[in-house]
Amino acid sequence: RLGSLALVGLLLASCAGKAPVVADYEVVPIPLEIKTVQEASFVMKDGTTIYYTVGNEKMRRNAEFLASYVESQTGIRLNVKEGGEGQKGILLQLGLEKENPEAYSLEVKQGQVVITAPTEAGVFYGIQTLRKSIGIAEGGSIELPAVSITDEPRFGYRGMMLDVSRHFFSVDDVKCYIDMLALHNINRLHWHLSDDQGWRIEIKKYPKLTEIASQRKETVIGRNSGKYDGQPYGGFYTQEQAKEIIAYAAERYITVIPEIDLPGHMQAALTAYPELGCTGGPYEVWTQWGVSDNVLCAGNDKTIEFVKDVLAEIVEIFPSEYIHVGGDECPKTVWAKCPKCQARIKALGLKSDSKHTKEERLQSFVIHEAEAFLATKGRKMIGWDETLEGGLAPGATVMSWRGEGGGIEAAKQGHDVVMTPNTYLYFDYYQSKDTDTEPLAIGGYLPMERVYSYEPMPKALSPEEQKYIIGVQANLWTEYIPDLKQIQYMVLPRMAALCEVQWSQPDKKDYESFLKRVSRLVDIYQKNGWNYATHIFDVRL
Ligand code: TNX
Repeated sequence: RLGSLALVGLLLASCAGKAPVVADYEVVPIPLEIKTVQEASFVMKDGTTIYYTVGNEKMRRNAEFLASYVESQTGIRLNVKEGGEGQKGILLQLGLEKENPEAYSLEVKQGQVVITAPTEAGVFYGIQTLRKSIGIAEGGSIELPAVSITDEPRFGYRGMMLDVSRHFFSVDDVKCYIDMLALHNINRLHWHLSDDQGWRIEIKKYPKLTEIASQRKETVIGRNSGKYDGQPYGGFYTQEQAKEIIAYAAERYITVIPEIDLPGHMQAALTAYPELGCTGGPYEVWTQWGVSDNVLCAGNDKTIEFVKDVLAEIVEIFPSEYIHVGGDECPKTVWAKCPKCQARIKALGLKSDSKHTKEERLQSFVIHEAEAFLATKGRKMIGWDETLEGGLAPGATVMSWRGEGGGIEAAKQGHDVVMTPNTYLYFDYYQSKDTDTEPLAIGGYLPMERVYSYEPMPKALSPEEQKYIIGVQANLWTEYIPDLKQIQYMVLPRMAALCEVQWSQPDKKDYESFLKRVSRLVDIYQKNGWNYATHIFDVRL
């Protein structure tokens, strides 16, 4: 009986039009403070207007972003207008007094939704929270219960790396990656542009880098199996295309940090310019994964000139404060046998000690040259934790990837650190133990719960030293990631776990609550047509 009554109720409701979808504020990353203030709500429907600060182009763009997010998630069409003082509608405005430039407040009350922030970037994060609160819906209107949200990020540097050397991704693919970062409040794209298997950025002074070093003979299939499909593989970005990507990212408050990996991981470049290697070659753009012994010759003046020339063009293309110069995995076997390298070691008076070999000191010399050059251009150098070996360059920032050890040491020496330990944040690793049913990956095991559990402030550091931990980043190496679909599968939804580590306060974190919230975010992935791995919800530590 009750059942049939309920059915009649349902039928009546559907005849009268669908009940409005009610938004909640169950979002990722979890905000600092959510207060339910009063019994009121705001109804968003076709024709609701978003008002933005008069004459402010970035705020206009923010308003357009919100309108397009809402339309793609719900079909509701919002208007965008200048002004807004005293108006009913959605108001985007500056003027929140907060020290953190990325802070925002989101107020929903009778007749108004108001997002206020100290900067346009803060407004953008308020918009992200609003769109996630709405989720996906059909039915023509959405009811937003009254609320007062105050929020700001824990870390100023919130990064994701993308390796475009091992596999190449089109400008549109990279833009999609940027859209994915934006949804997760990530504000740095670390773009790994060169490696043994391909050079990907146009450098006008060295045209063979794109003519020759961007192409490899065969595409590697399988895990270092030595099987090739015999097809040529390659690609690169022109400087104009790179600028287009930088601008696209900047509109979404994301800074693109380029990486030119040196002096190791340079076999592709050596193929184009063999005189930059110790043996003179010939070399070939590498067709296997791993760490090549063929590195830049540190004893050759032309090498230093090459590094400076390349960086000179890179700083012209990329406005970022940081330029990444790699520094990882540089085998010293060739240098140990190279007369020029040994002569330079002698000339510079480099000595080995209990901690460092002469060759490590030589690597340090190359990195110092790069850092000094970048300093003349007003830029800061960032490098992988191997840059600690042989002595860190004075103003250098360290990206700690081999666990947290390098980061801890750098912070103790007073250098800024971005934590990106492979033990928690390598998204090329398997997300489930059942590797037979997973697409081929490089190895490892990194379920989402482990990503979520990461705490970037090492207890080994004093509160003073902890100030040097400026941020957190996850890395996507693409040896086994041939296309955008596979990129999405590997990063979604682990990126959601990452963003809560980067943004939210540790005392707010709770994996059970996160799992509920992330499933709503997954609805947005689906609506956007992004691939993702949902089975990893069930993978528990
Ligand atoms: C180590 S992390 C590398 C990369 C590989 C990656 C695979 C780092 C600085 N170097 O060259 O692609 O492992 O997980």
